[in-house]
Amino acid sequence: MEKDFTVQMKRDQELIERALSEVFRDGERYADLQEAMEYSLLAGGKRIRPVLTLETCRLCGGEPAQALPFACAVEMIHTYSLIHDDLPAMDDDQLRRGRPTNHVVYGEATAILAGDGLLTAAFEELTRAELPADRVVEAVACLSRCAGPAGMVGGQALDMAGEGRGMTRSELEQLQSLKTGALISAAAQLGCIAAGGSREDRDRVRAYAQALGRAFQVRDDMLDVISSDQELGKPVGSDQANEKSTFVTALGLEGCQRLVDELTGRAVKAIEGFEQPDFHIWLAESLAKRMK
Ligand code: GRG
Repeated sequence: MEKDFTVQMKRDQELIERALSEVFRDGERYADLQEAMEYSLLAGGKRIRPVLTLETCRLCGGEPAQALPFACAVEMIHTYSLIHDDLPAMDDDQLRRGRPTNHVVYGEATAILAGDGLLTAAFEELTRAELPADRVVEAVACLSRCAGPAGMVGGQALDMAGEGRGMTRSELEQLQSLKTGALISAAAQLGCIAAGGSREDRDRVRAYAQALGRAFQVRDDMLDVISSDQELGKPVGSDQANEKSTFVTALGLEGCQRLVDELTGRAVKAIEGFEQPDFHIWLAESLAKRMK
C-alpha cells in the first residue's frame, strides 16, 4: 500500500508555525503594524509552500531544519500577496483563511503596510539561515525573481488586465504559471539551494514544482465552484463575480480534473530520479484531490 505522509506533513507544519510565530517576536512594535502582519501570517493556511521547501531540502540530501528561514520567507511573501490581493483595489474580498481580511480589521493603509512589511522582512529572514553565504545569495536571487515582476507580481498584472474579457488558454497558462506557479517553484528551489543540491537536482525540482503549481491552480479554480466558503475559509464564486477567465470556464469541471491529473503525472515523472521521492509523489497526488 502507498505510504501516507500525513504525520510527516503535520510535523513540518508545526515546525513552520513555531518559526513563523518567532519572526517578529523581538522586533520593534510600531503602532499596529506588527499586529497586522501577525494577524495574517499566523492565521493558519495550509503551509504548502514552506513544507515544500523543507521536504525538498530533504529530497536533495539536506537537513530540513537548515531550510527553515527560507521556508518562513516564502510563507511571508505568500501572505503579503494574499493581503494585497484582498484589498478593495484588487479583489475586494472580506474573508481569508476563515477570518475577516486584513484591511477589514486594520484598514486599507495598514493592510498595505502589513503586506509591504512582510515582503521586505522576508528577505531579512533569508539572511538568518545558517548556511554558506553563496547559498543565501542564490536564495535571494531566486526568491526575488520568482516573486517579483518576472514572476508572481507579473502574473497578478496579467490577471487584472484580463478581468472582464475572455482569455485564451495559452494566456491563462502563462498567467497562472506566473501568479501561482512561480512562488511554488521558488519554494521548491529554495529547499534545493539550502541543501546545496546540484544543477541537475535544481532542474528536476523546478520541473516538478512547475507542474505541481499549475495543477494546484487548476484545482483552485475548481474549488471556487465546487467547495464552500466554510471549507475554503474564503468566498467561493468570486471568479465568476469578478468576471475572471479560469480553467473551469475554458475546460469545464471534468476537463479540469483531467488536466490536474495529467499535470500531477508530469510532476511525479520529473522527480523519479531522486533516491526518495515518495513524499513529493504523495503531496502531488494529495493536492490533486484536495477540497481546501
Ligand atoms: C497582490 C502581488 C500580488 C499577488 C497576488 C497569490 C496571489 C497573487 C493572489 C491570491 C489569489 C489567488 C487565488 C492566487 C492563486 C494562488 C493561490 C491558490 C493562493 C492560495 O494559496 P493557498 O491555497 O492558501 O495555499 P493558504 O491560505 O492555504 O496558504
